[in-house]
Amino acid sequence: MFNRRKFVEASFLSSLGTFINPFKTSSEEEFIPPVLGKPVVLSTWDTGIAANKGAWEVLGKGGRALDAVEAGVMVTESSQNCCVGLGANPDRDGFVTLDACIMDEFSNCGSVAFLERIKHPISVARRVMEKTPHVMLVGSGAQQFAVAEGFPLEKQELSPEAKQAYENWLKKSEYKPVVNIENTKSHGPFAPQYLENGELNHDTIGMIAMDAKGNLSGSCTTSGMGFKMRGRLGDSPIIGAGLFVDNEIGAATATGQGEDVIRIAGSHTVVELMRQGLSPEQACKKAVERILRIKKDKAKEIQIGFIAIKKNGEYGGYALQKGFSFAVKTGNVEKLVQAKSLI
Ligand code: SD4
Repeated sequence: MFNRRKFVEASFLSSLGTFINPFKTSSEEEFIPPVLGKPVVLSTWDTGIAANKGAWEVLGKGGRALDAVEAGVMVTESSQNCCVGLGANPDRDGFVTLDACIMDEFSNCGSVAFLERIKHPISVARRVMEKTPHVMLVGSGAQQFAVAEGFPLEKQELSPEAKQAYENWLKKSEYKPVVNIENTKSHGPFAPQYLENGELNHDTIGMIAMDAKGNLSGSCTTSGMGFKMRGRLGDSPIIGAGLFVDNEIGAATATGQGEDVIRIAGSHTVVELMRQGLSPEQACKKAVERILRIKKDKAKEIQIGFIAIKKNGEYGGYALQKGFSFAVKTGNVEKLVQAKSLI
């Protein structure tokens, strides 16, 4: 039977959730969640610094989080020095295929996957959200829709760096994702265009933001894992896996080995854990722990990172392994945070 006293107590405790953490174990160090207020934007990896600046063009003027997360990741999609968009590593047949999704404060969402020859998949995902009765369009259908919406069809050719990377890869033709390949800094101070083994060093950006009105949105865009099988999708275009927003609770996005993020419906899991009272960092950590439990000793072969913002302005991130960074920007803070990790 419904017990009113218990209900009142539970509500009181959950309203104190930020300060009293019922999930804290004795082995966990004391955690003081960073609260930055709003607006705030977070994005994955060090390329997130430039992307956040793009988002800030919108957020800083009191604009909507949705517009900010689109504008922000478009910076990365167009960057010559980063390979999220058409300059990225191809699949194992030599074609660049792009995935992206976007979600707003009303739980509207749109996604494109296995999209070729379109420079800004994130904007096509937004059109899917706003102009169709659907959430996902893939492959030639997504491309047909993009062209009908006026997006130019770019040439089907690899960037010089990607061509070189693909030629190197073909020598062994071995699908072996590199942990932290996205972290330009971990591969040298000057962000090399591609690594000694021939792989380009970036493929994904996930971004989440809260605007001055306190509304949340998120975006995620990627070329997926380099030299993947043709037609392979990761978590990035999948709402609930690569990205999830619940405007009452918070927003989360993921990066790393997409197959393992999908297995636990990663970003949705993080948001649900925040709903239960965990801070963003604790929620990201718990989600990563689930992946570690599943992968066991194979966990060392992969990287997974989550970032999250809670409705009260707290933010955080957590990774499976060392080397995952995320970029944070507010009115007076702009920094790259090295995420804590399980391994
Ligand atoms: C994928 N999650 O396609 C993406 C890859 C990624 O940084 O995040 N790389 O599985």
